[in-house]
Amino acid sequence: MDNMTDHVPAETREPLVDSLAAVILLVVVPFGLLMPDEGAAAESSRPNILFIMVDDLGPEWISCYGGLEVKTPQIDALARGGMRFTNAYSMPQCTPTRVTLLTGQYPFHHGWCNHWDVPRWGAGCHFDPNKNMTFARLLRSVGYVTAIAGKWQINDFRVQPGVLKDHGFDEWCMWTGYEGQNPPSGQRYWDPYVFASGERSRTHKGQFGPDVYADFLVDFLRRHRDQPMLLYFPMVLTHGPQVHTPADPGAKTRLEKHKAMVRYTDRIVGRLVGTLDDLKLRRRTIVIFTTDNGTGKRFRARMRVGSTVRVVRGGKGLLTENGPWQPLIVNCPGTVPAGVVNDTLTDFTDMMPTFAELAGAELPRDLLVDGRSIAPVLLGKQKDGPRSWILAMGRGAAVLDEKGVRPTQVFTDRVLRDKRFKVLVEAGRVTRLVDLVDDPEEVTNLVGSSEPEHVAAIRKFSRVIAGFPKRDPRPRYSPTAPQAWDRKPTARSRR
Ligand SMILES: [Ca+2]
Repeated sequence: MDNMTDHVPAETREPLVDSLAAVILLVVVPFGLLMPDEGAAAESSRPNILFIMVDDLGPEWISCYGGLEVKTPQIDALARGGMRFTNAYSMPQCTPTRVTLLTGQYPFHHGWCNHWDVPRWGAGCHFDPNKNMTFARLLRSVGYVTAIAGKWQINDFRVQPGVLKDHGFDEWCMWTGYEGQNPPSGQRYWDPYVFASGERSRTHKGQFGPDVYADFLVDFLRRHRDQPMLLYFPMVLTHGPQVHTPADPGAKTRLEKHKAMVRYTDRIVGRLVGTLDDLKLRRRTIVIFTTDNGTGKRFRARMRVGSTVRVVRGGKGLLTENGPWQPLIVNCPGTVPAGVVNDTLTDFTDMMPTFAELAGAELPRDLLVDGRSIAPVLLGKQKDGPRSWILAMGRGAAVLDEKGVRPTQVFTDRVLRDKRFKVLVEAGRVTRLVDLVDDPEEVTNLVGSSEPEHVAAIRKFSRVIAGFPKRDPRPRYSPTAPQAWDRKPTARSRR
């Protein structure tokens, strides 16, 4: 298989010449130059960052966002003592969200426009550390000690046992993801199959995975309390399969189990915050709570919105608000203003530049980053962020052909929005405009309206869209060695 990033298809060269030049530079910049400076002194003035990201849970399940089905007192306390955002977007599904978060790039730049479950499907595709930067590497390069716990799914740890180190993590404790031809690896909850730094992957018999991952983070905090720390916690909760938890052993139905899992998520958040309190780290640790995409479609929840109660159906994979609209809560007593509800527009591309600013790290000049730092908002220096639009795209499984993994569409469907209007873009054109303030259910398509504000909204978003590549790229990677479990291209996918 060719290295698919060595050649950039001619049709992608037309738009965004500067950005593409940056992509190409990104591929060739020797990242060794950015490796950690072992001598960097640990400065207590630099905040720790604890980034907690739940799997498959929308704001309709969080009580401080109006969720009425379960109570989430620990998450609510973070919001009360910190800043709660009302206009934050992830991507609609796991892989696009995770790569976007790690790189600060949109899928139309990093190429992971669809889902590709690397440990399960392989085929040489992987999140290649030689061709992608991450926020973890950036922070490690300025002296942060870094950890990750939970779920990754964009590399196969059997094939690349050192890859988390290459991506910037000093220590880890991960569910491996389902590994093709390795059934025990299917377990992330009870009897979890865990890959921890310094160990081989193994089943932790009789244990509950979410406790194993949290135990590791608690231990990491204790051991490194005197150094600036980055902890990335992509939780395995609350993704299916639904299971009972140690706190709700009697949960029987799927819905009861789901609720138990939401409560357990809240409990783990409380446990980590309690550890920060115990270690006297609370006032120098920025805790961020969010989720990677909307809830699975089978679950509905009552949600209070103003004076009304809406029933919100899970929207994982959708481009309606229940797909990418997420809770985002940021807390650090004494540093992040308390009790603030903020409507800043922000999406997951903003996290890398935000972390960089908080940590005092410079973004490499040749690195293409789509997002903008919202650190001044978090620190109470500005009321509103720098963005005038946010974007979400990417769902469904990617296609495998003879050259490797590619997006399912030439120009992946996407939505852009501001604080009022939202557009759906298909094949490069705006096909839908909704007014989220007047029409939160997104029922009425205003394309074709002659109202000046509608015309202006379409014009505004169309100008943004005109700057996007006309063709979405493939993920950037040099293929890993062939494996017995690799998916093969089919007659259909070769087309
Ligand atoms: Ca997910």
